[in-house]
Amino acid sequence: MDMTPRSLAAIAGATSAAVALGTAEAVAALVADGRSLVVSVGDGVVDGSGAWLARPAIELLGSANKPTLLTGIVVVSLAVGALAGIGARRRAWVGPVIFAAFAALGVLAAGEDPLADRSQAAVAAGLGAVAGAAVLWFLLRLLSASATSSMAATAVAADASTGAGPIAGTGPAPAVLDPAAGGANRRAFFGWVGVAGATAGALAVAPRTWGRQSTAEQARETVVLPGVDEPPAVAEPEVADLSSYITPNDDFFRIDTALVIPDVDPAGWSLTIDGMVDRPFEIGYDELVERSTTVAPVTLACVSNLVGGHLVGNAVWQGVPLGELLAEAGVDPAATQIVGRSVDAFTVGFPTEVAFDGRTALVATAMNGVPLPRRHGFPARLVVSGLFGYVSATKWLSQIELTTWEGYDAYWVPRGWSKEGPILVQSRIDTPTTRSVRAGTVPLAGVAWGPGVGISRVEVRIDEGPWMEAELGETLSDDTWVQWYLPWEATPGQHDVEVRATDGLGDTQTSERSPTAPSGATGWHLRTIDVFAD
Ligand SMILES: Nc1nc2c(c(=O)[nH]1)N[C@H]1C(S)=C(S)[C@@H](COP(=O)(O)O)O[C@H]1N2
Ligand SMILES: [Mo]
Repeated sequence: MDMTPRSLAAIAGATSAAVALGTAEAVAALVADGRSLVVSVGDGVVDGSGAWLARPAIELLGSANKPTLLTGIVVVSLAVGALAGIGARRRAWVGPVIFAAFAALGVLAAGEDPLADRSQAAVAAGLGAVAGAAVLWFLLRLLSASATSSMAATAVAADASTGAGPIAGTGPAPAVLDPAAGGANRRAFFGWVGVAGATAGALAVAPRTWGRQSTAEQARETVVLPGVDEPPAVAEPEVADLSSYITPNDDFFRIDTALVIPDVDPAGWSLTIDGMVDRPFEIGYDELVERSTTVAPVTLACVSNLVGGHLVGNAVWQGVPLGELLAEAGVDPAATQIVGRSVDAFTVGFPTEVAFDGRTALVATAMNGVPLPRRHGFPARLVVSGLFGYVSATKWLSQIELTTWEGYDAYWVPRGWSKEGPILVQSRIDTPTTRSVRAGTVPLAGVAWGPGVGISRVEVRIDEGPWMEAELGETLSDDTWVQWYLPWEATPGQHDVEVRATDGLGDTQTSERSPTAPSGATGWHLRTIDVFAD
């Protein structure tokens, strides 16, 4: 394959950038803090992207977008490395300067990242930059040697045909004046590119994979929860593919801005309760667990959930009532807002009265009978009935600060979401799961939930016909969703199935469709089903 010197220099540059990233990753993984610079930069992108990206990102960042963002950062880094390679071909100083600038960017991002340590990041970024610049210098030297020798080879050939003398001033004397030497050097170049690339990959992956086990996971396995009465099992409609009343932890949706799940060692962790309180205090993990004797099933919903979506789940939470902890601190009557802050500086904000109006509001340490899974907030999180997660459910909780309603806007508020986030009455059709079904009795079933007041009625209609009341499953409290079920005598043809719920206060779900931003999607879930004859 014939490649221009430019593209070879670009390859050298991209390879060097890979070495720089790999070195920084390895150093980061091996030092105590272990925070990846790529992740810090990614978090910077997430937090800094503001309203223009945040709205679509809140949903996407929950799942597929996280690897995409991290991959994107790596790809951009390699592309910048390629440009550095091209630039450094003519002006050698370009390489070190670009690598230094890149390292500075990483350190800046780490400085903004509450989970990173700036000086450790500086060491990782600095060593990465030095390694990258050195590899670039080495690869470009190989290239110039190869260019010189092939030029010399051409000169020798020209010499032979024209009989003219050797051309002077073509640079340092080539090692071998052999027409094949250029190819040999090029092979050496690609050999070294391969070695450097493989080393970069190994550096990036190996220390993380084999280096350290999650301290949070190790600690989690030794936690002994206080004995509590298990909530009784509820009778559930026996319909295949209907969501179970309690969502198993492994199936529970995950939404947060964290690119890497915070790895919190509970031994070094405490929850601070401060701000507008008389007696600010800290409570450690062991005491919090010991006092986690309140058990409450609560349905948690995300404001980004589309009508019919799955960013909602129901779990049995175990923890300490928020009001109890706040009473110990003595809340200033002027403190109208509770701000829940996480170890990664995410914040929620909700009215103080929520902690005292009798609803379920917990600092939770356990979920469905086990210590909080890491992805759901280990060591502790907030769970508040009736409020969307983005205003209430801080995971990896580190601080509860009392302030005024006007005094602070939590994470998603300046990013275009409403300051108050009550859950809206919603209902979802789970079954049939397929678009087409066989005529006959078809079980229609799903779940419905309201803002802490329960659901009094779920109705279904076919092709805008009369509303038919569905049968409701049992619930443990008004804080949870309810399963609904209605057998449908499906006749051949295409049919529209719609569902609507009425909450415990008698308010029926609105048919008006609104998007998720700024206060949550509304409208009835509609499924179009093709019914085919036997
Ligand atoms: N630390 C932290 N806590 C967070 C978030 C976050 O981004 N960071 N997202 C919130 C949002 S928007 C929702 S919907 C819930 C989701 O909780 P889950 O992932 O346990 O389902 O977590 C909340 N708590
Ligand atoms: Mo959310």
